Amino acid sequence: MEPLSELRKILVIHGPNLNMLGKREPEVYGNVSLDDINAELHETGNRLGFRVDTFQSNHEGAIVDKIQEIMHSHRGLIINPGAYTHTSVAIRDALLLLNIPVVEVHLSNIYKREPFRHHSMVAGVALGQISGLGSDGYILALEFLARRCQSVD
Ligand code: CA2
Repeated sequence: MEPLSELRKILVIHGPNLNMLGKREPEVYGNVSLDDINAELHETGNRLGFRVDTFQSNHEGAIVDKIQEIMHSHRGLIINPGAYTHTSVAIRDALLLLNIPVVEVHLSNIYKREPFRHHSMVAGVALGQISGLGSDGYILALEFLARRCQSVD
């Protein structure tokens, strides 16, 4: 039998500028910091029997590298690609390499915002998307992935 850590890992990727959460634009993104979000993800993962790894980068290539790195190690991916959501063919192509469920999360409701945010390059290759539920969106995505992984174990 594979060790638990090999079997039950979920990665959360936060894209560019999300390291600034809680420091600017609270009216759009809320008061919660990225550290707070990650702490709640780790706690929820523990409760559900999953190890949650978190990663933030402001660099498109670093995000692509990270996606490639977890191809064989993780059971699910939650990704908020930040502004790369709307532009990155490279992140979309990297996600296509994965055969694990991917959930796209946005803190704000991208469909209520400027028209350039209405299109996601990632949505067509993700299993689903949560948009506009603030930091709760990450926790809901994690609960969904944990449930889904359990049903295929
Ligand atoms: O709503 C989301 O989660 C977004 O992915 C956030 C991105 C934005 O470009 C997407 O359209 C929607 C921007 C993240 C910027 O985060 C900041 C946080 C605090 C202060 C300034 C920016």
